[in-house]
Amino acid sequence: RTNAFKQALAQRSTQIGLFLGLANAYSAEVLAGCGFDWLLIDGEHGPNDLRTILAQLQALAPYAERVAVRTPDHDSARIKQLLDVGVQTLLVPMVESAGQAQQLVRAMRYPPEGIRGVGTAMARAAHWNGVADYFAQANDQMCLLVQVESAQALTQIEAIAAVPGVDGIFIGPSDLAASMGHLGNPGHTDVKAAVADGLARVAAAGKAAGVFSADPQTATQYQSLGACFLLVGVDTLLLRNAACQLAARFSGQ
Ligand code: 3PY
Repeated sequence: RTNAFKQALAQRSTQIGLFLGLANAYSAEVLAGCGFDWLLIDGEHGPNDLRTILAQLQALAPYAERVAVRTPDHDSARIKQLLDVGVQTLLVPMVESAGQAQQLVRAMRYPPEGIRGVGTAMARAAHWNGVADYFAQANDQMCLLVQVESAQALTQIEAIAAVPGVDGIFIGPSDLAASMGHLGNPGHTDVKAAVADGLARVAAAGKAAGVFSADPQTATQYQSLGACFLLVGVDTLLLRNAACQLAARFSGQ
């Protein structure tokens, strides 16, 4: 089916999203309907595997939120499995060069444009996408978002953005901070300046710019600097913080 998230990014319509790191279909469904535009199932840092991702896709299918999956790596076999269970939008971490981005584009597309294998066990993708001619339409509906998250990768933004098939570039402040010598401090002035510069350059290069910040003020700042797809929170942190705050209100009584 038409990839509404890809369309929204092409129009630079702001998409506010939430990380799903709990790796659980029930909690994913609990968070559907909150008002986020998109939900990102985190296969990089969340304890997810293909089956937990599939279960979350199934749980979220009836809801309006657009769903994306972050891969743990660039492996084309893993990407093939994700696409075969119906994923249309991938966020891929640690992309350092145009060459890596090109390989990812190819991993997401059937020949002749790419190298995606044709699975007979991909009934779910066809069903999920609700079309009889899935093979004919699949390539055009793939949405690739690559993460630029090192000082070295930042120098490659224009080259990465120029790769056909890259829909957006997402700056990862935490890893960028680490690569700049500020591990654990994505709010460092130098890191924020590098993120701002990156976002502006992605936008100037004609691609959708994305970023993460769990601090609403910083996220709003990044939005005003040109980020159009944002992750503004993480389910694990929301749960933990709310629970800790509640407990603290009653502690010592
Ligand atoms: C980063 O900030 O480095 C990310 O990858 C977002 O979680």
